Amino acid sequence: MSEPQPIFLSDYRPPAYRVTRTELTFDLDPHATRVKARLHIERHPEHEAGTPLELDGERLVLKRIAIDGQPLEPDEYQVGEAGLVVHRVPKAFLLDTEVEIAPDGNTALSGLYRSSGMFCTQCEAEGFRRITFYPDRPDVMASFSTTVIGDAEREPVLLSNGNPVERGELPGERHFVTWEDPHPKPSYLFALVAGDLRKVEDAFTTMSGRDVTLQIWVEEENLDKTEHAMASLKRAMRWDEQTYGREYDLDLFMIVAVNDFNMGAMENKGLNIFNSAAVLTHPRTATDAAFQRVEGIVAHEYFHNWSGNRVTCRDWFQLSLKEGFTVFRDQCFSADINSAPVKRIEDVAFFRTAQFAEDAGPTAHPVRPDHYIEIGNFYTLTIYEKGAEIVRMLSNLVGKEAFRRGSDLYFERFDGQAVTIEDFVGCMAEASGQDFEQFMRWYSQAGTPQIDAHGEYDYANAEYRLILRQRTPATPGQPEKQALHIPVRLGLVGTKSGRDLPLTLEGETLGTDTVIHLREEEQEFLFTEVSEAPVPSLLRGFSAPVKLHFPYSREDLAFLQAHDTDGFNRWDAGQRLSLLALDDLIAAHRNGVEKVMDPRVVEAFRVLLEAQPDDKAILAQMLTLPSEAYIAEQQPLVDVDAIHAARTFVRQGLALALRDDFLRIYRENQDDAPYAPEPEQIARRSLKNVALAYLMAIEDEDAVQLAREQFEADHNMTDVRHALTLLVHSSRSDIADPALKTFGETWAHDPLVMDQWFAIQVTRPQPDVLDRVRFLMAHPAFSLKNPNKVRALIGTFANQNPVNFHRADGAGYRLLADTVIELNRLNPEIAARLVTPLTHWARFDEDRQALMKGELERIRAEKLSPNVYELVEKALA
Ligand code: 0A1
Ligand code: ZN
Repeated sequence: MSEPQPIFLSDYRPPAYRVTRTELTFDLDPHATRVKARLHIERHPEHEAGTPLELDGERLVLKRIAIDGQPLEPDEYQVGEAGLVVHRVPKAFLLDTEVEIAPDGNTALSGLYRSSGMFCTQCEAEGFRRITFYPDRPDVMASFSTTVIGDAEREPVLLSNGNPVERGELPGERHFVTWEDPHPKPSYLFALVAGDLRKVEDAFTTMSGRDVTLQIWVEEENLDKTEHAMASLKRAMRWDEQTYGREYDLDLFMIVAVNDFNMGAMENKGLNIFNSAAVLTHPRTATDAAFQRVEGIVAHEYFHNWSGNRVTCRDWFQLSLKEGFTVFRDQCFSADINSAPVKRIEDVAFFRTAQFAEDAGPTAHPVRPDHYIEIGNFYTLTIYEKGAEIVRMLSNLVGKEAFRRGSDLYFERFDGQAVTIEDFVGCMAEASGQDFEQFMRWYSQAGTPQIDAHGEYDYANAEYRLILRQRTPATPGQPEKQALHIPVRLGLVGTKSGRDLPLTLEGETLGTDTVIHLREEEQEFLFTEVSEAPVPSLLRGFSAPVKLHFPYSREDLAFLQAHDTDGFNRWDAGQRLSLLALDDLIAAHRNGVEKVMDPRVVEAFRVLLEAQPDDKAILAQMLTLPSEAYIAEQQPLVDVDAIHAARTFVRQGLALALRDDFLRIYRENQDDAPYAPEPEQIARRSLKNVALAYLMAIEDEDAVQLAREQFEADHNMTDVRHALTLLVHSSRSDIADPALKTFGETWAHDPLVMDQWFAIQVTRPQPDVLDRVRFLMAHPAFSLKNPNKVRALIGTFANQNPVNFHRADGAGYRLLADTVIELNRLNPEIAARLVTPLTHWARFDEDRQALMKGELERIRAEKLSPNVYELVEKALA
């Protein structure tokens, strides 16, 4: 077999044939489903007669093909591995095909497959071609009619996109439902679900007064886990009306929960399909974090109805057009209904850890890539999260009102069309009168820009000179980088007054908080009338997705942590201060020197703990040290053991010095009120649990007792899981082991809780964990065929247990590679995602590099799916 070949953005051509209407009939059978398709096809006027009709198709057994009712002769068409070509077709015609497919054997979970006895589909990006022969590309948009025929007993529920228009009985205990979706859509938004499902129903009246029925379909045992998703959906629908003027456009909106799903969820028109982990919640089974994730994902998929479905992508290179914009929309939604500063801190902490690492590794790619081998590999943090940061910058640059005018223009002008990122940014330019020519480089240039900043205060002239230099490191295929347009929001905080100083720049008065525009490689900004020496607060709110270096002293950082008016930067100052102390300790550990706790860090924490917090959620964030992964991201060469030792040392040092404060905080925030996923309660729980984690860092009897009581109180999953994690990660196996056993037995029937049970165990820092991972892989609740299980056990181990994954003997790497090799055959998308930690080999010492590369080479020697092939090739290039 030849090597998979890349596809280039520059090769984009509009389709030669369009499909205006698609009529499908599914006769469901686990081993042999029959799919009949009638496509209304027209040749595009720009293409000449005689242009062959090319349709995508994979793993389809063609049973019948006819044009305008006339069966084709074998020499009139050709079926290959990737599709079907009909050599000559009329200008406009009806194409009828019938194919057979085997949902039961579909372990890739792309196309039509079976999950826990039900039929379901996943078509983005290129799954529809595993269902029928079709021009499976987003710029072909058709109205759909879908008839689903199933077994009356096994599949009492038959769902597809749009509105149900007909249903009836058929001979042989079969029945059917026909669905009509009037909104033209690309094939990737097609969906079908059939099975023995139950529904929870609600209603929503849109802003223009239309009634919409809302349904969440689940397996019977999950009927009590839908309330939060339904409430979130209604909030999201209202929010999109109020914030973007976007109204829902069908009479029915459905969500279905499935257990086997490659991603979080999918925005199929009118029939969103969700990974059960992204929709089901119950106070006893889901943590606060899970409740918030569900709220965000339900909103995200709903928002796609406009940003993705009504206006879609011309080609997959434009993926961030829908994903970056929709992530930005869901982030703003969550910020509006929870705490905006906390949401920003959480999002940025995640972004700087995971997206920065992606942007610095061998798979770094622009937000709009210019080539790919397998589009399934491009559902990345760069496309999603960095894409969202770009939209956020745009929104800040043009301002709220122009952004709304721009989005109105975009939705109106391009409704029902498949468009490009230029079309989106063009609307923003038109609505604001601004020029985004240089700004567009954010979409084409990969890598994280770095800003080196320094400043000088001139007492005599009361001036502050700020000098900013930008550089973007080379990334694969992009050795040279151009200067970006970087909006830097800032303030100058007076060291005497502790207040934001009024800003005057080039004679212009700008208030106390402003945005300066870095466009050149190096620029100087001279602030005048600066009445006292300031500490600059730079990149407020993380105003651009860059790394900012400024030579802050620890005193500066403690000062900003106490005085910055920007909540985000107050938090960030604390993180920077901790990082400086951690750096020293990492060096001490490596040099075998005795570790000493920086008293300035203890002092900064003491100030935090003793002040009356106005926002407990923020306080919890401020008390949380940078994660091991984020510390690693900052190091030139990652030493996982030194990082773990240093961070543990700081946690213990803080706990010893501030034990009574942590105990007090724990007690003050205990709460027996019935669980509610509300910001106020969540904040209290997170603060209490941060305090407990510090106390458990020194494992004194009181702390162990508190953790044990919290576990046994069994009040809600947030508290139970946290307490159990602390116990399992401690040295107290006398308490942890029975607790784990109880938990495992109590929840053996609930796959989502068992996922948490796996994750808790494989994040243990103790060296015996690898045996535990192997042991759990043989556990009856584990299955390689279920992506959630793979993520919970193997993914969590490889990504969240650095000291054990990077064991010096390479056993962690070997385990991951073994799993990737097995999964490559079963589910290439999941296999490719799993391989990521190995691709970062260049960040580690020589011995580990050799071991990691050795495993990558072992994988490469296999017969690989395009997904895994692309990543491994990049990693070894
Ligand atoms: N569009 C979905 C994400 C998604 C992408 C691919 C999938 O299958 C391979 C599934 C879902 C979203 O952004 O939520
Ligand atoms: Zn999305």
